[in-house]
Amino acid sequence: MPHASSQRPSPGQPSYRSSDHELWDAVDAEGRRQESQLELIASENPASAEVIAAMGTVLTNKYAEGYPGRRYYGGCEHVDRVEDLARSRAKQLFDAAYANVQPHSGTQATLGCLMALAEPGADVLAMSLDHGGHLSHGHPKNASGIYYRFHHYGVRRTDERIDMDQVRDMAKSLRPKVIVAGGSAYPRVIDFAPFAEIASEVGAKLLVDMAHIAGLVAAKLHPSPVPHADLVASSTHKTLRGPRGGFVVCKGVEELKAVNTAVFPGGQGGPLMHVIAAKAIAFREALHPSFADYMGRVVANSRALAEGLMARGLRIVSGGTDNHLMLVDVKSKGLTGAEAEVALHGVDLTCNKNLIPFDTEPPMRTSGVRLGTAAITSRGLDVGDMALLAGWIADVLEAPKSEAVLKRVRGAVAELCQKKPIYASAAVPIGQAH
Ligand code: DSN
Repeated sequence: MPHASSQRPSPGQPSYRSSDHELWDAVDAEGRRQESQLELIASENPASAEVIAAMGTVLTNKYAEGYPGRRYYGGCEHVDRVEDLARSRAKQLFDAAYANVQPHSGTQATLGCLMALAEPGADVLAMSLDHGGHLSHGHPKNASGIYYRFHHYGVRRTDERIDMDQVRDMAKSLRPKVIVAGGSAYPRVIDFAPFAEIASEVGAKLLVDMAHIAGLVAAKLHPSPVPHADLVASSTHKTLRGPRGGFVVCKGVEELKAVNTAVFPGGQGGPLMHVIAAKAIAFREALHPSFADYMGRVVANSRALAEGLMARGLRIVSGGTDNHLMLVDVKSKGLTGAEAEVALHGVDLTCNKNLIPFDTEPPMRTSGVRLGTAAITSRGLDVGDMALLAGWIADVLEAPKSEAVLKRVRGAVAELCQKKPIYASAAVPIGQAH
């Protein structure tokens, strides 16, 4: 795995000879781990070499509080160009009038949007965490839940899809300042139009957190929230396959002004210009036609994996998936999510335990695991590989203590990882192809 050094000669970029073996040993070990395990965590994705290179540049040295053309520091003429490129590419990618690319993470983006749309103490309506929401949507220990009064809607018991009747009823009785749509573990298409209708009926603002589906939205494989929402918050590193970070897009100048103030100076100081450069590169990569092709393969792989697991008797929440992720109810195999996560990790399949709707287990045990196909598709796995993967997962979950099964699956995973490496794969470094 490359360390963060640019392949192209670049004036002003220092070369180095490291003496910090202790540190680089850990970095190298993580590189080997990523190459030798299949990454099924739905929120992870290997960024291109060019995205990674941007984060190792001298841009990290620059303070640039403020926004392009209006900074609190001198010497910002070049980082202004970087941020302008990132903003204009984000706007083009999501067909949005305005963008703020400074949030350090998706959570910071969401918090910035909340601050822009409502005073502390206001009522906010969002999807509950155990039904697929996110901790920045009102978890009592997150700033969102500390500073706002959150109320939560969920999915129906019958089909595990968002209960829009409940959203409407709660909105009418609570008259929230903000309604939040989106989350981190919802496997189905979210229809933003009825959310906007309800928000307008009750005089609320609509905030969409599209962090998980940003890549699908960019590729037009999921309806865009931009025409419907007052503000759209996102991270850059999930399906969008950029650097770890966040951004906001919107259609209204008043909302932009409010969110700009909320992000800086509201919640952050100096922007991470090296990361903003990497975001600009990732947005450019996502504008390339090959990105839509990649996202199509992510969704096809997700469907194939869910079907393969269901064929082996595993219950998939809501009966399948429309996007890059699925929730597997491992209680159907007599396991908790925590046990399933450990068993799968033992054969180099990395995933996370996850609450499922109406879960009876606590968050550290759970009844489910969340699986995603963005990262494995980036390293070139295809629908044929999904059939194998579904079989391996089912084998392990049916016999998590069988050394023979674990050894066989571990060997098969290792062989596939060697055949389809991350950074030798033509599927990833699309940034260098154009
Ligand atoms: N923690 C992320 C996820 O795994 O979905 C969301 O921020």
